[in-house]
Amino acid sequence: MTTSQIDLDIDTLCIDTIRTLSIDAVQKANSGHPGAPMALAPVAYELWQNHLRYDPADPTWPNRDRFVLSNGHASMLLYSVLHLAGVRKVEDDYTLTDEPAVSLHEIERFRQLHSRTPGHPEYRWTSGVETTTGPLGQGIATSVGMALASKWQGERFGRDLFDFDVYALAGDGCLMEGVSHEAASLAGHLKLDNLCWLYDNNHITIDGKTELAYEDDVLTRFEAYGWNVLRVGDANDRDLLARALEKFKDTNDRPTIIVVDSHIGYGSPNKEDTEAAHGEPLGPEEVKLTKEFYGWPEDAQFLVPDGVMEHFAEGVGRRGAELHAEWKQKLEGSSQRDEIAMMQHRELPDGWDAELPSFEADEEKGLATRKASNQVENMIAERVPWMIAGSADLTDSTAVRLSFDGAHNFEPGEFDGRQIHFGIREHAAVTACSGMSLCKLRPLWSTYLTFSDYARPGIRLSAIMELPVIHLFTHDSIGLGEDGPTHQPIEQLASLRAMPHLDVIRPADANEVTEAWRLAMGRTHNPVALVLTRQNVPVFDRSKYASAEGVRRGGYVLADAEGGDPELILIASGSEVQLALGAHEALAAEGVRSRVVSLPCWEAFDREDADYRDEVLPDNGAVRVAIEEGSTLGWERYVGRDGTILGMHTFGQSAPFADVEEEFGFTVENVTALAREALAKGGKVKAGQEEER
Ligand SMILES: Cc1ncc(C[n+]2csc(CCOP(=O)(O)OP(=O)(O)O)c2C)c(N)n1
Ligand SMILES: [Mg+2]
Repeated sequence: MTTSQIDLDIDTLCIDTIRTLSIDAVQKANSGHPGAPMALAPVAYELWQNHLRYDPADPTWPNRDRFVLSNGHASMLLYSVLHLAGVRKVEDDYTLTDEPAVSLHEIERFRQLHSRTPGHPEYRWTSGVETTTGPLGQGIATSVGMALASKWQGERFGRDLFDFDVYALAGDGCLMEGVSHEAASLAGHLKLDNLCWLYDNNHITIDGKTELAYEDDVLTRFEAYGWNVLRVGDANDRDLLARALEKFKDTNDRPTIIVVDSHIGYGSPNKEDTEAAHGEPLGPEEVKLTKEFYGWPEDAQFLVPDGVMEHFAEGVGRRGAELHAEWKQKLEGSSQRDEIAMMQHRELPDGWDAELPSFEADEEKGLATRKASNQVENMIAERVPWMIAGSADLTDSTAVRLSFDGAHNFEPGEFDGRQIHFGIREHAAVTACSGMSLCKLRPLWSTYLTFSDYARPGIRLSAIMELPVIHLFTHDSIGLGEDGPTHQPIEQLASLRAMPHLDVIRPADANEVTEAWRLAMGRTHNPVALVLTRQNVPVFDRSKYASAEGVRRGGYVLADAEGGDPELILIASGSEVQLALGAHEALAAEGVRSRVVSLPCWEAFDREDADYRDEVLPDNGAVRVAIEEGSTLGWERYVGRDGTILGMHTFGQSAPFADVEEEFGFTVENVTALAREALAKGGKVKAGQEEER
């Protein structure tokens, strides 16, 4: 099909190609969302073709402007643009290929098994997708972290190398979600003038008109956050869009939101401006009528008219190639070239772990694992310059403060800072960390373990995207004492362990903390949750017990039976390992042969081969008892059906630490008694409050 057969100017032809590809893909899949791509095609086109600094030949160019499709249900908009702009596929090992990231064939396979065009955009799966989106609000929140990373990298490596802008397209859903409120507030505070949100103000969501549930004055809301607020009254008015985008680029003291009025399902005679255009195919008849409205051949399917891809190549393609080539030259002249390459490949500098602390035994007073962690974190962060530490207003309680020279706060005018105060915004903190990680920084953020629930959607996305974010949680059990049940985590460990791709690491003492950090930093393509105590725990005497290096394998024999195979195996994590050791010693005095297994990281242990796992937890008929101050869910995997689990079956209690421990049976005496009973019965006994359930 030649351009001349369709009587449209080249810009409209490109825009309508985006629209019709989206319509056809959704129709063929019989599933998906045609309405937003139809409405927003001019916005995406104007941005990509005339503004975005992006080289389709290398979608990993570190200084590319980022485009985030926060309304991920409009994925066909992104896939169409990636196809038409000729974005190339990149292999997992960062090798560039000449293959398209999204071929026409893949567009025809929209939403099919293993296609590069899944229902919602997936980072790492489809080249050119900057972040996984679909859970509304997450994309725009993540874009704040990207903008922050651009600022940091600009300070560290020079603004001639890093000054990328971040654009995010979002719908009513994204702006209704709480996470966007936190993220917008944070971005306003940080004055991230390289951040531009484009809000698709179409007054429609799934249930119908937004007035059913939403009457926010969005403009005033964003003005109050300190944003630059611009309006474009018609998504089809590319001149106005261009002016607004220029205005964004000229704004040097705050982020920008462009409120774009659009018509969902634009061009569909019977579905435009209705929720019917949101989440289902238009239907064959309506597709024809819509194509007729566009002046498109009504029977053509997946049509990319001649000249469309060439036009993109002349626009975003040429501009991006030139800018990228200039950038490469500048990089050649940079003394930080190697550091940038290392950061980009998620490698760690040589010697990053050369001086990790080892802690003297201290079985009396002990040391809180959060405190030990702070020492290790500082050692590492000093040697990994692109590691950034933040907290949701619990910097010292969670012990994540960086204290070496130069580790000042990240704030406007101090964008080279290493310490971020996210404020009491867990949703924004975790998503900002994903955004930073997507731009190859190594972020960590912290809160109390209970409040990980506030961050769960963001943790989940970091896990789906396999981003090496460190989620650091302290106050990790009822052992936090007086703050009571609201603050005492119960089900959080089990729920985090249920998440694929996430290592949950709960070290038992200071030396396990050092090893936990080593394990965490080595996970360069996965997030971890580091789970630490508020209260002191003994620093075990490693001349008596096994080396903490066993943490690297997830679990290890810390103390073993003397004089033969163990008849009892006590398994614990974190602060409860001391109880297992106490029981082990008490029982040894009674002639019972027991083994203590410290199991700080189930995931790492499960990755070990069967031989090692059998060595640590032999199937020799020994009675097994697990001890952990949390939900018992999942411990059956290690103690078996006949094992005993001392865990939590209710929420906790507000009382001094020792009283809480006593109340729920987490004492050496009780663990010893339970073990004795289990031995006597040859297996399972009811532990703790199990009867009360
Ligand atoms: C967190 C979350 N909640 C609910 C959904 C389900 N959902 C997908 S799209 C949508 C409506 C979105 O409305 P809007 O952002 O205005 O998009 P439009 O219909 O205008 O394209 C909903 C509720 C989701 N994807 N994520
Ligand atoms: Mg809407």
